[in-house]
Amino acid sequence: MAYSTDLIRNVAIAGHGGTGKTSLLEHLLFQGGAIGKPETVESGKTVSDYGDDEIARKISVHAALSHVTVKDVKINFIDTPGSSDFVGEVVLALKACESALVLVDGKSGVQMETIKLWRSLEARKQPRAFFVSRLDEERASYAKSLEDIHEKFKVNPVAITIPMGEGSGLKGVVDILNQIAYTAPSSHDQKEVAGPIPADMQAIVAEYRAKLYEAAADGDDELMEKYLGEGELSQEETLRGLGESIVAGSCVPAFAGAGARNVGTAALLDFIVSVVPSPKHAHPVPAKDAAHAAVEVPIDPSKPASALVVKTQIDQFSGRLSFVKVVTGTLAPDMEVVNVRDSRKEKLGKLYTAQGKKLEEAGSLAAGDIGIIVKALDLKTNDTISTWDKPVAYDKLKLATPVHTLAISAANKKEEDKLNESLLKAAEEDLTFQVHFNAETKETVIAGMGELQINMVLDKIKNAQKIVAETRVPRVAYRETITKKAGAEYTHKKQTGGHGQYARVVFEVEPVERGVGYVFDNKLFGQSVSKGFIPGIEKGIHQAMENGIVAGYPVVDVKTAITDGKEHPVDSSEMAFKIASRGAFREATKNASPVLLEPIMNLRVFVEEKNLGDVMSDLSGRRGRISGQNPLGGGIVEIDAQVPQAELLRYAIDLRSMTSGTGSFEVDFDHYAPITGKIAEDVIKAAAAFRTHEEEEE
Ligand SMILES: Nc1nc2c(ncn2[C@@H]2O[C@H](COP(=O)(O)OP(=O)(O)O)[C@@H](O)[C@H]2O)c(=O)[nH]1
Ligand SMILES: [Mg+2]
Repeated sequence: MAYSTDLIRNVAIAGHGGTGKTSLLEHLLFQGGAIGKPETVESGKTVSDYGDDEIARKISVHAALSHVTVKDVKINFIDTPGSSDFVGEVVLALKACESALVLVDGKSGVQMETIKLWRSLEARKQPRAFFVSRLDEERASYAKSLEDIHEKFKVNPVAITIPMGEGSGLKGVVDILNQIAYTAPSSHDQKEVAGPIPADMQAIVAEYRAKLYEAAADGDDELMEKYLGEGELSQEETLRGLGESIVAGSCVPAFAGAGARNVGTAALLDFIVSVVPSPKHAHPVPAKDAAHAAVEVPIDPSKPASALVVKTQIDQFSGRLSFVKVVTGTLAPDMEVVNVRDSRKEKLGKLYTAQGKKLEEAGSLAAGDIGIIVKALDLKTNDTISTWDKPVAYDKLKLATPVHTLAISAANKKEEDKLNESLLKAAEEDLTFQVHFNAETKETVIAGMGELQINMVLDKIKNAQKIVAETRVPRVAYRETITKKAGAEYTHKKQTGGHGQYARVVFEVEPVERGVGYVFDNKLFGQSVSKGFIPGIEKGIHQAMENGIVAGYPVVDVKTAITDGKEHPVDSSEMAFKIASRGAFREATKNASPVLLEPIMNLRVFVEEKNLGDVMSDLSGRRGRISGQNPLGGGIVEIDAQVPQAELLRYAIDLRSMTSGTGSFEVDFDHYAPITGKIAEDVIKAAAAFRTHEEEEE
């Protein structure tokens, strides 16, 4: 049986690390009856922190799917990690879920990762609500947290619940919408039970209730007229109006509670079922049609089936799990679908849903639902599967480019292949972790969002495969070029006995525009060198360009003209011209004031205002050129700069420590620029040392 689209709700649980997301979810599942006993994060037995790595570190690392059925409505939850190292998991959760529940710690207020999360929710215009958590702790304050939310995000959160007492005096919450109170259970593994609102809270509840009506009537003329006329709305009108305001983004509901104490869960579940919009009312899903034109596809069960793979997990026991978001139609077991990426047919087996690590057979999955296909070996994250005649491909997850790179090799050389295989597998599971071989520096380079993520990938490989990896700062792909015009002539001659070798070329080299690479100009007059030898000459130049003369890095952006040459009727050959050409090019570049080039990166740094000064002066210390500074709201500033790659090799680590973990950045290659003086000398020295080391190893 499939849950029909209007009986589905999808909620991503997100927010800064440690705000209590996993604990809250555990108790939502318990309160809703999906699990018999709620566990603590510390015990390592919660539904959503089930990975070995999560249990060991007591933090969420992977997006975890779970669900609970309340009043016939299936609520899918995706719990997400809070650390920016695992932001890829948040992105996929937001893609699969129409709504997001954003947690804010009642003591600390809005923290950095939540600000970044908010920006992406704004960009998607995604319906969202706040849960102010951990209100049972000393110095926690609901009112202060809502103020902080207002200040940082310029929204007026509408309280659906308010706490009864705070800190050690937290006695439960009042549900303003339903006008009932939930007393805090005596222990976290007891359910919340509804009761009457205490007499001393009636007045304040009435105040909050008025705000609720306003939020419900906002944007709906008919409701507004009624509210202004009668001073209230019926329960049915309030629910409908709130639902519409949430979709429109004009209303951001707020909840109070303490997840780990099971305070505030009942009212939240009720709200998700009765007010949060079903996927039918969600924004359409962006896609590309066969001609790559942008289209938008509404979530609609009446169309043929289609779904997007949002996550791939390679499970030790169940094999390959492909998490899908169904967009149209209904996915049924054993259905035949087409993978839009390569038009290959894929036969689905049984379909599943999950309660954390526990897979449950789901029957069919209707539009809007989230489920799991098992053992579909050809399915990858971002694939669209479809039964349409003219299928569209849903837009891929918009992931940040990984910024922390390391060169890697196996401690035991014999395990190099096995290590690479494991790394590629990890990259399939997490698209913000990448592996590639850099042919220029001859290193396998891994890239991730931060040290934590990379360490966790390597730990997993060490534990599961017993392969120990060694990492180091990657080499910079320096290049070489020339700075003026110069020439050289070179004769290759070996004519002692037998068949001889003879070739002579005269070259002129000159710099060309950055990025042009290689240019060859044949300026030969007459028949001094036969046409047939020209390919040999070009090969010689290519060979010489592979290893430059300053420090052995590739030579770029040089135009080579052959102006003269000489051949011998018997002793000349392609090989002889190749050797002569190589020699002439090297001589000519030596005469043309060669220099080293280094890669310059475009850098965008996001920091809190209080760190701005430190981060800016650090950037100038890194030879950075700052080109702009934009306040992004919420006290966050974006700094734009160009910085040499050599200065950014440890930036992911250094920026974190400069900003107590709150700063982040994006980086991409821009251009190559010359280096001279002491910096160039150091590069030359290091290159020479590296070559000696390599020769010794051979
Ligand atoms: N006192 C108190 N502690 C909580 C509450 N919720 C979570 N915690 C604790 O805060 C820590 C982080 O909780 P967790 O659920 O893993 O947060 P997440 O990183 O947002 O998933 C754990 O030690 C929890 O026991 C709460 O409501 N009250
Ligand atoms: Mg967690």
